[in-house]
Amino acid sequence: MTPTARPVLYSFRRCPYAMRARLALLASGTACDIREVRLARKPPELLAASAKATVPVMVLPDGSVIDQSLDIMRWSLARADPEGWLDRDDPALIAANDGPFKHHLDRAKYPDRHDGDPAPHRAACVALLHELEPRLARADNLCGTARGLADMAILPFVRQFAAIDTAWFAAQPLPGVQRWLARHLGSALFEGAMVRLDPWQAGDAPVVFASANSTG
Ligand SMILES: N[C@@H](CCC(=O)N[C@@H](CS)C(=O)NCC(=O)O)C(=O)O
Repeated sequence: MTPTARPVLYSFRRCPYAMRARLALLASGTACDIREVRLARKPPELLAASAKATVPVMVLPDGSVIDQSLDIMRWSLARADPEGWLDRDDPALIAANDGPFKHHLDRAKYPDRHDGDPAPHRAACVALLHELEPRLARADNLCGTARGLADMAILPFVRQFAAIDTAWFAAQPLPGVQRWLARHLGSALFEGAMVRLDPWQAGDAPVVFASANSTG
């Protein structure tokens, strides 16, 4: 693999895993070259870097590869963490999101690919989101006043759930989650993470993904 000055991130704009990686990269001020991937036509460079070929994948300048979104978050925040996101981590909460919540989310969103009836899976997602309500009644974020790793690891999945039917979601008795979601979706950080890019192919000029105060 050709070494590059910046890490290379294979990403897909709408993928919640890639989204959380991008959020942490921006928060840490880690600049990278971003390569937007079409999941239906993954570039050979991505397949060469990571045989499991999911996004996000980060290739570091020394050629090492990080192919789990949470690991990309933790790696970038270990480099620099100006907002103290690592102080607001909650591995158990993130595991509940990545496990049961994601399981039901997939079945609520894509009923045709699963058992066909989204209703019980929507209800299961709502029940899991209810468990966040006491935290969000006490404070603006999941682990206290300020946003942190737990918020940003979970938010993209809750966004995806809410987007299945925004009117229906708005009618659910989840005031804390709804407030939390709306506030973060309207943030400059989230806007920065959702930049629209053309799919990458070899030979394209690098596209730098960075916050205004990124260091590289
Ligand atoms: N555990 C991985 C999961 C990543 C993942 O499943 N990403 C999806 C897109 S949202 C993917 O790349 N799927 C492969 C495909 O659709 O071919 C992570 O946290 O990075």
